[in-house]
Amino acid sequence: MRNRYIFLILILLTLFIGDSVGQKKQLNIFSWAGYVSDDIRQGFEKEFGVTVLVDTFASNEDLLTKLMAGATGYDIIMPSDYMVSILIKQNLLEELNRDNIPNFENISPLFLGKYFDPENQYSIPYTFGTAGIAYDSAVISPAPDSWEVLWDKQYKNQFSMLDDQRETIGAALKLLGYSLNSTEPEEIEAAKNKLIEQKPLVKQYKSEAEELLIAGDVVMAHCWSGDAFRATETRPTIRYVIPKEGSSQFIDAVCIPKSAPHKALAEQFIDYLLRPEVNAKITAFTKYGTCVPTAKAFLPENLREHKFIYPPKEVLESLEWLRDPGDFTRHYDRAWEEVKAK
Ligand code: SPD
Repeated sequence: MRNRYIFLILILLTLFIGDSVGQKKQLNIFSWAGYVSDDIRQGFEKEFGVTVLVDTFASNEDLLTKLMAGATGYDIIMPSDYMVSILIKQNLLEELNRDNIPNFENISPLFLGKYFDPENQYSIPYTFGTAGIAYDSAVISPAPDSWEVLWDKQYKNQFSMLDDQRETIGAALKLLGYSLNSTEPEEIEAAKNKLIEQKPLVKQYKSEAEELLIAGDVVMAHCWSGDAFRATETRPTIRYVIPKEGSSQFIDAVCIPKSAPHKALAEQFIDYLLRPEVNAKITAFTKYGTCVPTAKAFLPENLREHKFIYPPKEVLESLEWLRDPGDFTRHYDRAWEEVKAK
């Protein structure tokens, strides 16, 4: 009889535990590669008793295509500046309820009220950075200072370009002396032809350029600042330069898509990211800048004011934000398709 009771209790316990596990909420994140570290993910899982899954995209356009195609499982997405404006226009973002995000006040005003979401109704900043050229100073000397180096035949098959239409067309536009946000068809045509001319020299189009630099597959890469910084940890001879013709600067944001299954949990996650000690982990892992000034107290000295993160004033002045070109986007889409198809 006693054994029967023990058996019954064991079955009930199994059912209870099984059921709780089955009901564990899952937060689904769609972000850039190398953006959400295991300790941030696990810290949230432990404290909130949930599971966090991270899926990655390689460009803002990939993210848009997936959302427009009806992807509905994501609770958190991380678009960049101009893509935030596009997603707002497409009615794909959920308005944030600030009452649920008290740590919003930790964000520096320097990163709020930007053109893409003037009242920060839909986005909070995650990181900021620039695009430029990462190169191995042990191989490439003197240091390059122009986008022109990415058209130099001596580096054939030794460098990569970002697999990102706005950034890569942008690099060609800058080299030609045009704006990153050109809406002149002849300028886009010229940038396209420049990229087609470059294509036989390019080893690979890849947004995760740090992987190629670390593996030694390339000695130079069109690259984002934090990814270049990450590559220096394995290859200390890697340097990063923002070409003299100018480049892009960006803020990558955190947003909740309209279709998010777990909105309340998503806001809890955003609030968690804005805790100074957690936000410091974002910079420590991604090597991009923090938008929470009090996070700096939790960062090692070399990450507080590093020149990869904080370019000098004269360089900052040469940077442009990518913007939504509206209907003109189709010219960028077509040019990029042609470059990739060649
Ligand atoms: N590995 C993380 C890369 C994040 C890059 N942000 C892209 C900005 C595009 N304009």
